[in-house]
Amino acid sequence: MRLDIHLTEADLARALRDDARAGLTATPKTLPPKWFYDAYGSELFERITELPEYYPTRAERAALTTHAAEIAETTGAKSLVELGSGSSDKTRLLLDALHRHGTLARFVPLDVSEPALRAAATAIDADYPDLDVHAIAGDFTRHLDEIPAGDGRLVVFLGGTIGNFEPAERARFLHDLRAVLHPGEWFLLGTDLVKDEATLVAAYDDSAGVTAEFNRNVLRVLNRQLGADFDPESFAHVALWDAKEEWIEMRLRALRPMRVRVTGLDLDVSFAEGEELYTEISAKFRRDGIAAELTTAGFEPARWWTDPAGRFGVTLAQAS
Ligand code: SAH
Ligand code: AVI
Repeated sequence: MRLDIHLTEADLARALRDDARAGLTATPKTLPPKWFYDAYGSELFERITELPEYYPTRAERAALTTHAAEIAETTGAKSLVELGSGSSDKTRLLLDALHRHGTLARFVPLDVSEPALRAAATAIDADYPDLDVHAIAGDFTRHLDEIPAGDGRLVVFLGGTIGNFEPAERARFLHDLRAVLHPGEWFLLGTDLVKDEATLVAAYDDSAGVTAEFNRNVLRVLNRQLGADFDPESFAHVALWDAKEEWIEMRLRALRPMRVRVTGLDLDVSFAEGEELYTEISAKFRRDGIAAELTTAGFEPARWWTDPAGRFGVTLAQAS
């Protein structure tokens, strides 16, 4: 197994400092969601995927279980590249199908969370002895150029993580991904779909409080990495459905007035009681919108599947 590290501790520290300074001095205050995923944050995300309210992972798994063989036959992929791979758990359905199909030689997981990446890549390397596992610790908004060259690649972006981009970032990401692919190569995209508000809000505000813990984890990351003194328990977890934008918004609401010292930035940040720090959007999609965005970016949507209940969509597109 090979592990390329394109994000050293120093790179991560610099990027976190830049994002935290920009976000904590903005109005409203914001932090990008990629900072949720230290080792504990990745573990919390895995716990989220098992919650009764969090249907996306189960729904996407159902769609992939039914259609993995067709994906393998249609693409005949030699390399499977996974962006934001996390535990790569559902990905095993695709690895198995491509392996059975007889074309697959290489697996390239890419994730910003090195602990999660290392654990997943090591396990897959052990379980698929004839697969060349080439893991990349990197940022999918910066390191797509580091994906090993070749043809016959299938890039997968699962879990609905594309919904965590703002629309303009999403367009840029799709454009950048298209630019590193050759015509004829494949892209498999998982997207959570618009549905009733109660189901959506429950998925992001579970009764066991795991999503609240995940949301507050970004404050713990700032405390540890930037010497900040946030009191995470003094922030309430907020999950709202924005019906106009068709996205879930996660925020952290200050329960009292606070002054937070961020030593690593030499910055004091004040929160009024009730003030909200915006931590994540999770956009929900419709079939036509996804197809249009892919087409604009230079992909040709070829197949569309959902789970039986129509909660989560999977699009197979080809670089045109
Ligand atoms: N694909 C998995 C995990 C989804 S969780 C699934 O479907 O269950 C989102 C994953 O994206 C996490 O593993 C997180 O570490 C990773 N991630 C978030 N922002 C990233 C970025 N900018 N670059 C690379 N990986 C990122
Ligand atoms: C990774 N991503 C698709 C998750 C989502 O559903 O937007 C992250 C998450 N946030 C809260 N719960 C899960």
